Amino acid sequence: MKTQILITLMMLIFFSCSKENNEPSNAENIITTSGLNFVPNLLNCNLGDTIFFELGATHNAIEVSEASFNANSSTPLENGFEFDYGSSGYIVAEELKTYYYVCTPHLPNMKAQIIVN
Ligand SMILES: [Cu+2]
Repeated sequence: MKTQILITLMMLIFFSCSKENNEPSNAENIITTSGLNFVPNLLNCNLGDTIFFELGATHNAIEVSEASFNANSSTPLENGFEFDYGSSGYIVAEELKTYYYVCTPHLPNMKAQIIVN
């Protein structure tokens, strides 16, 4: 009897820890668009979090460098994320950094940040 309980417990622990790394895991990190804004325009999240994007039809989201962000440029960051107009998708925050991203046609106003803690 004790052994059965132990085995059940170990299976539970095993299955709860074997979550795929790149599967969406945190439903609270959602970025949408409203008017000419990303909502929220500043998102704080934790390392390893999944961040979902749900963009309106007239908006895209292009990751840019901090310098481009400050210069209101939509030049894509090398190996950065890019979500097309009206698309949905997600990224996994795999680096301790600040992600800067913009909506190409709505610069200089429509830009936002994700800070990974
Ligand atoms: Cu836009």
